[in-house]
Amino acid sequence: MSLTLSTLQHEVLRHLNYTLGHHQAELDKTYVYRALAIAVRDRLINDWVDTRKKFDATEDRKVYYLSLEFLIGRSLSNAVLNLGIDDEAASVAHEYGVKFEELAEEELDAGLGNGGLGRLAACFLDSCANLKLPVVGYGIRYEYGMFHQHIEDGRQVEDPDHWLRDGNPWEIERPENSRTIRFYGNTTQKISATGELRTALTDTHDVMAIPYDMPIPGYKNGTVNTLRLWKATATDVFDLDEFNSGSYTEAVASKNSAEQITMVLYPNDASENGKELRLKQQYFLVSASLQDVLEGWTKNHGSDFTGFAKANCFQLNDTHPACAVPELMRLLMDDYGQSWEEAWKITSSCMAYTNHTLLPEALERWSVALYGRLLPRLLEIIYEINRRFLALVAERYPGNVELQRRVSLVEEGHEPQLRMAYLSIVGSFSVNGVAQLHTDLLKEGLFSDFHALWPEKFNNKTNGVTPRRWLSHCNPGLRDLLDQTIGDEWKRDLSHIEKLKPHAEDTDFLRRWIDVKQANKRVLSEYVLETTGVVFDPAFMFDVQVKRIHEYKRQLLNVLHCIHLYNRIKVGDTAGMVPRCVLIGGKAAPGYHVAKLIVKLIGNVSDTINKDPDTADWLKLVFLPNYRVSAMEVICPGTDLSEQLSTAGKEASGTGNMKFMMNGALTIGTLDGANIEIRDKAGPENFFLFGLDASEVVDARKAYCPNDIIASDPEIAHVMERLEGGWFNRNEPGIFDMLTAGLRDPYDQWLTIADFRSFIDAQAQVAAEYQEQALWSKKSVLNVAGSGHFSSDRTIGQYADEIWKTRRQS
Ligand code: 26Q
Repeated sequence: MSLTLSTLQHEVLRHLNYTLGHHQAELDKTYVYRALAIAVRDRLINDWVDTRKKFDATEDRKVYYLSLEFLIGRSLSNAVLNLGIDDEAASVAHEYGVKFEELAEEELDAGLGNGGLGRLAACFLDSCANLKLPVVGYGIRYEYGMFHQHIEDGRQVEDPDHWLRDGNPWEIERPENSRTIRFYGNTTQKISATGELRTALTDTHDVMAIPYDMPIPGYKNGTVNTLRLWKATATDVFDLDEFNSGSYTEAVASKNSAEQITMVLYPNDASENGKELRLKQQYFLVSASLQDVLEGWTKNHGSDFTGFAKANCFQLNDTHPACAVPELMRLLMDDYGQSWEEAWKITSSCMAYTNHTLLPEALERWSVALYGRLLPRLLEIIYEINRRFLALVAERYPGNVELQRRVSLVEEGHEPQLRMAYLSIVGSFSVNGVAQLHTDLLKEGLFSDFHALWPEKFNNKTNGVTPRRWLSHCNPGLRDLLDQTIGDEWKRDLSHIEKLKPHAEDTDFLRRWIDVKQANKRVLSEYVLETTGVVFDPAFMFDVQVKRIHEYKRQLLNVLHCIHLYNRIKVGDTAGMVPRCVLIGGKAAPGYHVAKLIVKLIGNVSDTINKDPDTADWLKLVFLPNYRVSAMEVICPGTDLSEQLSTAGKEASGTGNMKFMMNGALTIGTLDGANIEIRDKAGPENFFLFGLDASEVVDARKAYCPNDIIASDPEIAHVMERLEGGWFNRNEPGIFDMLTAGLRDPYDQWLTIADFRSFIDAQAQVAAEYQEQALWSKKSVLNVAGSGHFSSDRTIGQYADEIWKTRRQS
């Protein structure tokens, strides 16, 4: 027995007996998981302390990634993999009579995010640690993460996600670093001791922010970075007035209202827009984090801020933390005595903003009235930023009042609104999109006025995903085959994966490649059976679309295609068809009725298809409930075909598309977001393209007649007849009318019918090529070989070099 093995075993037993007080003879997997997790976490502590010391000492620029979401998922396997103690962990599990994977599955996902934006933040932290960059993540420790989804009568039902119920072995509370956050109150002007006019806030409602640190280990490199998550609690100072008037209990109970701030993650939901609690969350995160950084700075530099912007950088993950711009101004001026000019120079040279959306309706706005009530000093500062900005615009474009109205940070109207994206652009030295097309469209469209003013601010950083979690961990079969074929450097640097290319011609290699995919398909089909009761035959093609449910992502187009296949099967027209298992999964925002109706439609169509004996040899369809990070770890390795169907010009990037590519799926997709770059890297012959491109979409809207398209294409007409004739909702008349009416609407934003014929034809091409196993697997290899560009290490390398100007630590 090796030394490491014996100590790990010993530590697990000690934690089981003494940390957790568990002495039962019979195996309780949850307890063993927790003891193992604590033992593994202990192994990270020394490197964590050392990394922190280096961080404090470095002269290189430090970066703070501010995000309302970090969608971490599980941590145990990731830590074990990055520490390189997989064999030891497996042996310890074996001692307890279980597989390591079974213990790992005991861990609840840390679901502190909605989807792409939150998962991107988690992949970025992993890459920063892999690249030894001095980066800290700042976020919120939500008591309840993303809701759990279950299906009742085909409809989504939300359950709360109390992920902290059994404790969280991956966090360390640091009460000594708590901060006070001040809400509401009044602003007053005072003359300071040195004779300057200073603004002060009085009569505020104060809340305490307590940090919880989570370790972010690099891959076998001794670096352990930090994710610092803030929890809200009441200050210990009780409201004396309330106390004296005999309301002792009420005063103590007010703790409750403070703790509400970090109670729950907001699901991305239009119906939740403008909620005061959401704005409190944003300011709470931003103020606590900025105070944290400023205190660290003044410890070493006193109130000399001359070098601050060169030494610190804040990356804003969308506009959610946009109040960092006025809050840093406030802290520098009101708390540290800087002038407006000094404070503005610092702020606007250390803030950088990443945009994640092309939907104008998704740009964040706040009512001026609400903002001014909750954050009165910040509103004053935003008004002053705007006054100076509009003066600059007037100077550059004299007399252009229309332009001033367009770019103003304040949208005038019945209820004036603050435009947070514009505030972020004005307050930042860098503005980036997340795929090349997205960045180009931002420059030409949403932000064109700002691009004309400051072209140098705009840049692209195409998203990526971490190959440690999204290949090495989730696909051990493929990992081993890669290690044997091209060595294992790809885990540190995915550009090495291109060495696979020549092997795409090697028939022995292709045989092994196919075996790996088949094994992964068996694992996925077991998962589908367990969660839905539906049998997926691994001999069928596995055709998958998993992502948030949204009209622009066009899950409807996928369902329409399934109905088309069903129609063909029913009339015996199966020539050229390939047997398919279609899997659709994703959460709908709780207040997004159309999205929820799409979930219901998928369920109804799948019931009809799966019950019908005629389809048994050709088609299965399931809606997979509660899609989440740990589900994707099983799904992407077993997928043959990745569905990326968004209306061109709407999906900023997509990142699921990259995970599928890395795991050897071929993509059927539009020219949207990162699909364009995926197609370039895979080679156009290894990608199934369909539909209008972004500029054709703009033109098509001008004269869009879905009814004409339906009437002139018998197969499309037949699909619509099935739907409108109530074939899938015999006992629920009319429930899908809203969806069918949307498809026929000349103003349908998503142009689903416009792309339907092209989609059917591309899917027929998919079927034809899937039948040639050698050809398909060659294409699969070439996709993986071309996926090096989509490592988040590449993305983060570009952030570090081109935006942050920071360096790897030795
Ligand atoms: C809005 C209002 C109130 C509460 C929450 C929100 C909210 C929350 C989350 C708004 C948006 C989000 C998340 C957006 C998101 O995930 N965008 C995706 O970001 C990915 C990473 O860049 C891209 O790949 C996707 O294209 C983009 O859709």
